[in-house]
Amino acid sequence: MKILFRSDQKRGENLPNLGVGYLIAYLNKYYPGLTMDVSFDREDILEKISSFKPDLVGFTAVTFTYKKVFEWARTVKEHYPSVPLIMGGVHITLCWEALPDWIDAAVLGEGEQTFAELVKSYQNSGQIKKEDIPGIVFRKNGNLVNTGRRELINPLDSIPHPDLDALSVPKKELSHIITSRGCPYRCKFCCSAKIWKNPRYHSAEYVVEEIEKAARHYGRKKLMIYDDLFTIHKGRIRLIAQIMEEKGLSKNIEFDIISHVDFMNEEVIEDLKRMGVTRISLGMESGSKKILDYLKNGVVTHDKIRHAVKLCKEHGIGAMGSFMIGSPYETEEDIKQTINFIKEIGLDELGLNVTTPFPGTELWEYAREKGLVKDNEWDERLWGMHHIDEGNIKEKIILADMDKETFFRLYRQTHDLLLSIVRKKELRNWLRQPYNLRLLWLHIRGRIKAFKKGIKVKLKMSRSFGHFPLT
Ligand code: B12
Ligand code: SF4
Repeated sequence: MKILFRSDQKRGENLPNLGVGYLIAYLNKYYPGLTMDVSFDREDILEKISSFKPDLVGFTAVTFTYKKVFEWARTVKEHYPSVPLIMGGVHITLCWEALPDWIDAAVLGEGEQTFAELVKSYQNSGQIKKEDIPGIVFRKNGNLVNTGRRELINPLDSIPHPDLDALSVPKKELSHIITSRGCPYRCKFCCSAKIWKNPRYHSAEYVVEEIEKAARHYGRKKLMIYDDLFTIHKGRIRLIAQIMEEKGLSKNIEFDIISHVDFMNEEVIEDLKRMGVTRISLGMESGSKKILDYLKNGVVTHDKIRHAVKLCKEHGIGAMGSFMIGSPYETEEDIKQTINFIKEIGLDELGLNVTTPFPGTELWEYAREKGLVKDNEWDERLWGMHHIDEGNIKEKIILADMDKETFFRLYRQTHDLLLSIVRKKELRNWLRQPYNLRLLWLHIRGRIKAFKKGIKVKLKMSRSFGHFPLT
């Protein structure tokens, strides 16, 4: 049986869609004998179907990409009506009621086991729409059938490492891994809990094996660990650092990770340093206590943030803070407090977003109650940061109770702040290169020589003319 996956990313993307890589690896391990291939964004999917002749096509989409992905699926259905189309990924998991009728079924949430059962069912009985397979949605006589939530896979290590070759991931470039699924917090803007429920973790051994593959097989020098919350188990971090040292890996590869101020202490940061972490991203969200408490349910405080940034600085690890503006109840004063707070704490990197209510979040419910979104339908006007400019601000939907002119003025101020931090960071990075340091030294030496020479000339001239200003 042949399965074609359609990625919503371009071929050769260095931060690939790992979900599809996990599905392929899982099927290969537990259901050997399938032939699988991936088609990518900007490649002709109809041509691929005509040459590969799949028995089934799987699509993936996040909210950012679902419109184009649904369109691809529709085109495929028009040309190949007998090939079953399965949709998976974050967007359909959160908005399954909007499953279009040109898609045969959707897999909700964690996909490996559910998709494997669907494939098996199709192989054995030619059936996709099966009410006894938990975790799927399909249409029956026009009505939606949701077969209910599936148990999550345990232990997580039973899922093999994602198949990166199938994803055509380029070698020797920065890339990312995921070492856990889920997060115990419930921030108002995040849908993690709706997708993964409570967190599960890969063992330290599994993680180091994946890092080793990335370093030795794919020649990576830097990896992002994109877990929702990597540092939650300090024992696991310690073990990862220890195994990496034993294998001589720590010196070969460095990491950017995402953490949480509640899990930043001396012990953890020393182990992170040992394993090679050079940058930590932290959700800081707002300089206003009112907004921070609202977004993070009172879990994160400004003192905890200050402490976390101080720890990073003391250990020579770059601190990246992500903030958002345009949240519900936010006023001009709150955004000014955010600007001041960013200036106060001295970050190495800054992430700024316009608060966007994604499906499956409390902000989404807020937007619904306010009548800003209709019928659980995604509205392009909700997009923040990426798409705001002078031309389109008027039609954008913002959650803050503020007129758009004021909001845009403040948005520009935060953006300028972002640029100034980027410039400083660029200068620091430039100075870190030995070649650039040498260039700088040659430049300074040249200036000193020229200055000395200038003084000599001026002295000579002043002697011959009696008076000549030195400056
Ligand atoms: C790594 C990452 C990125 C990377 C890589 C993107 C990628 N496509 O994987 C980068 C940096 C590029 C990125 C960018 C963005 N991201 Co991002 N990202 C993540 C992150 C942290 C991990 C993704 C991952 O690998 N998950 C692990 C795998 C196992 O899960 P998965 O991909 O969902 O796949 C599983 C299931 O969904 C399902 N499945 C998926 N596809 C299919 C297909 C079929 C056929 C089947 C059967 C099943 C199936 O099975 C898979 C295995 O279990 C998630 C958070 C998270 N923990 O998931 C956010 C997340 C996906 N990102 C998010 C957002 C908002 C963005 C941005 C819009 C951010 C921004 N402001 O720019 C952009 C969008 C760009 C884009 N085109 O995707 C949101 C998405 C919310 C939404 N409703 O869409 C998430 C959920 C974060 C959050 N909690 O809010 N992101
Ligand atoms: S934003 Fe981060 S800390 Fe908050 S719930 Fe999502 S993953 Fe967890």
